Amino acid sequence: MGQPVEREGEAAAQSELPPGQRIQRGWPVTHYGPVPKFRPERWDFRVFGATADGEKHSWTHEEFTALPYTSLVADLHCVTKFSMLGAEWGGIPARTILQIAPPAPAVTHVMVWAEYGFSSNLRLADFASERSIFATHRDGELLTAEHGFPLRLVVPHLYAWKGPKWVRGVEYMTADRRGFWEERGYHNIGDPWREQRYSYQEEPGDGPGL
Ligand SMILES: Nc1nc2c(c(=O)[nH]1)N[C@H]1C(S)=C(S)[C@@H](COP(=O)(O)O)O[C@H]1N2
Ligand SMILES: [Mo]
Repeated sequence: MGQPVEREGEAAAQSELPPGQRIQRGWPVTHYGPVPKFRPERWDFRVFGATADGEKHSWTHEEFTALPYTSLVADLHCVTKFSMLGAEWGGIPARTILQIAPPAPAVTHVMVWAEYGFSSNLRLADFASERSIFATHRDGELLTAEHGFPLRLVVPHLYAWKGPKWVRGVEYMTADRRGFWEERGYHNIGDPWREQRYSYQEEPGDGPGL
C-alpha cells in the first residue's frame, strides 16, 4: 500500500492506493461552489476551439445521452487524500467525443468546462485514455445532483479534480492553459501515482507559468 507500484499502462488493475491516500468508505461530496440546477431544455454539451472542421459541435441532453453507453470500474482519488475505490462508472467514453467531433491535428490539450465556469485542463493523451469517461451513472444508478448529475468526467489515472462534475463541454487547445484548480495551487498534470498534488512540485515542461 502506498507504493508507487509499476503500472501496466492505462488499463492496469485498479484498487491500488496511490501514495499518501487513505480509503474513504461511503462517498463524500467535494466541490467548490453551489450545486447547479439541471435544466434539460437549456442544457447542451459543446465541443469547440480547434476542431478538425473548424466548426462548433453541440448536443442536446437527449442527443448526448443517446450516444453509445459503456461502463468501467475505476477509483476516485481526491487530492485532499481520500480515495474511493471500485466504483462502476457508466456513460460515454471521452474517445467517442474525439471520434465524432475530432480535434485539429495541432491540438495538444483540452479544457473541460463545467457549470459556473469551473474548468480543468488535460493533456490530450490523458483525455484520450481509453478509461476517460463522461459518466451519467455510478454503480448502475443515475448520478445524484451533488455528484455531478447529469454528467461528470472521470479520468481514473489522475486526481479527481481533473474530472469536472456538471460538465458542459470540451475546448480543444493548441497550447496548454490552466483550469480552475490548476490556477489556484494544484499541479498542472495531477498524477496521483507520482503524488503531483501542488503546483510548486511542477517541473519544467509540466505546465504553463503561473
Ligand atoms: N464542477 C466541479 N467539479 C469538480 C469539483 C469542483 O469543485 N467543481 N471538485 C473536484 C474534486 S476536487 C473532487 S475530489 C471530485 C469529488 O467528486 P464527488 O463529490 O462526487 O466525490 O469532484 C471534482 N469535480
Ligand atoms: Mo478533490
